[in-house]
Amino acid sequence: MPERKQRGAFIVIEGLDRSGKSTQVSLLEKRCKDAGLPVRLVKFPDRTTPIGKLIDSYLRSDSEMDDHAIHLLFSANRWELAPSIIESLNAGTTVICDRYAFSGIAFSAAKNKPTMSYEWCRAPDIYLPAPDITLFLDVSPEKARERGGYGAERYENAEMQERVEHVFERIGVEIGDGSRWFAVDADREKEAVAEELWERVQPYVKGTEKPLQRLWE
Ligand code: Z5A
Ligand code: MG
Repeated sequence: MPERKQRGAFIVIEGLDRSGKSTQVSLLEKRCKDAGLPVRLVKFPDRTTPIGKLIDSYLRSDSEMDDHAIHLLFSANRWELAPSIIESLNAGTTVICDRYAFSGIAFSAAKNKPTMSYEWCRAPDIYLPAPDITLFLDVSPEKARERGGYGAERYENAEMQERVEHVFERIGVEIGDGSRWFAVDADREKEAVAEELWERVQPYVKGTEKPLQRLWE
């Protein structure tokens, strides 16, 4: 029988503000490298592209934008990187992603606008590459405060974060809580969180033969 081709795994880290996403993606990248596994880090929003620069200006409140328009720009920012993500995966590289489409839905649906339903917010990301596993870093508001509190950017306040958390809960259930989506207690020490993430990614991190799925298929 011909050997089935392995591809890299697509691993997404999601979570609220100050849950330690950026810290953990770096630790995970290092562990992959130390284990001799090819790995690439991606972060959304990617503020370096022309679309990303518009998003950056909006998040810093340097510019205003209609809520629908900024939502579509966040999605466009993912679509512009999607071909290169697929290319990396097909080349056997594990892709670790700091926030993804789930943040897009959660932050926009949390605005509670009648014209921005959950379904509307989800639509532009349909058919993006689907993660093999999503690890949701669950941090309590008390711990987030201890870590320097919320920052100065748009959305960085307790009320918004609470609404965002409720949308994330719904997404987790729909994606497959306990199978393709795992909530991880992110109140613990960095090392303890990193250890759990490393264990969770073990079934995927050495590559997979599973065809890459598309979001919400
Ligand atoms: N957004 C959107 O609206 N639509 C979209 O489609 C997307 C995003 C993709 C910018 O995101 C905003 O864009 C965000 C969502 C929205 N708005 N909000 N809120 P961002 O990812 O660029 O934001 P960020 O500032 O990079 O991430 P963050 O959430 O604020 O932080 P984090 O990455 O989760 O945490 P960290 O930087 O790793 O750690 C924060 C601090 O805590 C730092 O000092 C660490 O050393 C410390 N830390 C980390 N872990 C621990 C533990 N375990 N113990 C103690 N201290 C810790
Ligand atoms: Mg971050």
